Amino acid sequence: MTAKEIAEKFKIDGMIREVRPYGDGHINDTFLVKTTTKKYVMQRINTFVFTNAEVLMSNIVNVTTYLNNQIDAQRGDPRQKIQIINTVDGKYYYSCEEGCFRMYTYAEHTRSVNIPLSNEHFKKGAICFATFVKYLLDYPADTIVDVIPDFHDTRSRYKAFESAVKDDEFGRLEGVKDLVEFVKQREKYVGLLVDKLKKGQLPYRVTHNDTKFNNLLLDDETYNPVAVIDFDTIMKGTICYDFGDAIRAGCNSAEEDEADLNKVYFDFDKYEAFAKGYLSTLGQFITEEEKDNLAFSCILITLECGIRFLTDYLRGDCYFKTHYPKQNVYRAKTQFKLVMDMEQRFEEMKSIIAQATC
Ligand code: ADP
Ligand code: GN1
Ligand code: MG
Repeated sequence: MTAKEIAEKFKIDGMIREVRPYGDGHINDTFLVKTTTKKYVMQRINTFVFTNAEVLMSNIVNVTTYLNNQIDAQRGDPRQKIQIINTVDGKYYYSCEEGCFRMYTYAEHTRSVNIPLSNEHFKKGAICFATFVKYLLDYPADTIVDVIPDFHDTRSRYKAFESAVKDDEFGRLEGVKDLVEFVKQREKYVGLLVDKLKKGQLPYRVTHNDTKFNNLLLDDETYNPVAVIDFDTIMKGTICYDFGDAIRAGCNSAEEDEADLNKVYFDFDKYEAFAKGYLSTLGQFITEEEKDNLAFSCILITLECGIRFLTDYLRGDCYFKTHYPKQNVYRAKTQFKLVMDMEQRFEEMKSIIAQATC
């Protein structure tokens, strides 16, 4: 079936004029569908990553229905309300030989970028991500199925890394020994957040879990963040995951796979801007323990992401999309450079959080 024929399986308005690849995600294949009257976003769900499309889509339907009611109640920008378009048979996704597809409404006059344009820009992004969590504060977290179990359990990620190193099934270990050593030296970090969650010292909340900057839609003209997207990983977790992941992505001075590490550094001013925006929105709703762990979560989630890229490289690049050989190695290296920068400025990072007004 062609992409156009697949798009016709959904309840869309107008006649399809164009279906073309869109966006820059590492997981799903995204298409922009233009009809004579409207635009839509169609995605082929990555079923290697999300093995149960039924459960994945039920999570998303339930959470977005609740979220969209909150957005209405708070009179948010209507573009925040991303809706799922059912198939003509009334299902949330369409399954065929070519894969498993879903359709969303297209948020008009939006775009996304990988790196925030300024400190102020990132601060606005922080408010958007924090508002997302705020809207979901009363959502029953236990009703959401863990579509990727232990997604941010860094200890599990470390174990998966150790076993990839041990197996070295593609003979790639020799070329990345220094990176493996870098990770091993930081084993002491890996249980620190997850243990606090399991002991009840950090509360579980409904979190997004994939808060990189290009998971925000920006207004086409002003570039103001208007909506949070990419709902696949909404699960119960700690806000430290969202905070840490946003900093990992947004405070990188360069692209995630930048080969020249001299261009890669941790942008401390952006960190400060994000922390202020995030805490101004969510600070009054969170515990002291959560606040105390925000700065560390940036180091941990950046390390975790680097571990995931490196593990994927050792396992033959089957999880993250890659566009050239060793892209996952370059990605891992940028993450580790950021970890080193953050380690050096950890005390300052903590005092920004302590001083931020909620
Ligand atoms: P992935 O899981 O692969 O990262 P995303 O859901 O983040 O996929 O979508 C990839 C890109 O497609 C986004 O960065 C954004 O540019 C665009 N996009 C996704 N959903 C929408 C939408 N509803 N409206 C407009 N653009 C969208
Ligand atoms: C993936 O889907 P995307 O591109 O927004 C990944 C995140 C990583 C990120 C690294 C489901 O995010 O966890 O942090 O790449 N998503 C999934 O860029 O694994
Ligand atoms: Mg995405």
